[in-house]
Amino acid sequence: MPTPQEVIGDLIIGIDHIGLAVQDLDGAIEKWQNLFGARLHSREINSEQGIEEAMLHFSDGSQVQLLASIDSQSAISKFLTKHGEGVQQLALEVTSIAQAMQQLEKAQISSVYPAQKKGANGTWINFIHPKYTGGVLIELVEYSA
Ligand code: CMX
Repeated sequence: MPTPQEVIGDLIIGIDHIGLAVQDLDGAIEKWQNLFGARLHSREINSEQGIEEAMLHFSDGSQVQLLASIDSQSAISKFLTKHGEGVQQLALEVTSIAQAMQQLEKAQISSVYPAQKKGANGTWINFIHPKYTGGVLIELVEYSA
């Protein structure tokens, strides 16, 4: 079976962000600002995901996303209970989520959601389960025009 990289390699633009599960969003934002000089770019609630998230930027444009749960049934709540705080996802920007899902499906890799969902800053997102990727949850991100 081809690796996921071969399957959607033609659609990948690069790493969009790394997502960290945190207990206290305000405290985590302060920590990333004070320790590393990251700049708060945006902060929003995603009710569908049951989270509040903040995107922080570095001067080269790289991004760290802080993810806090606002719903005990959310993926972030489950992650925090099982793993504690830490890296929850690696997000890759793609040119087309719909096409990525099709190409993954052909390689018997089903996306976590049957259809793309709304992500931060007007993006569309879907996920590849860590069982396909060596234990890393991959988020696919498409910026809407
Ligand atoms: N990174 C690495 N491994 C993970 C993981 C993660 N984020 N989440 C779960 N796992 C592991 C578990 O530890 C477990 O491993 P073992 O079998 O070795 O114990 C295995 O995956 C369990 O799989 P599961 O039963 O499907 O696990 P969950 O119920 O925890 O669900 C997942 C996992 C990926 C389906 C769920 O987290 C999900 O739906 N994620 C997509 C949505 C999401 O992450 N939303 C938050 C971010 C939103 C945003 O970025 O905007």
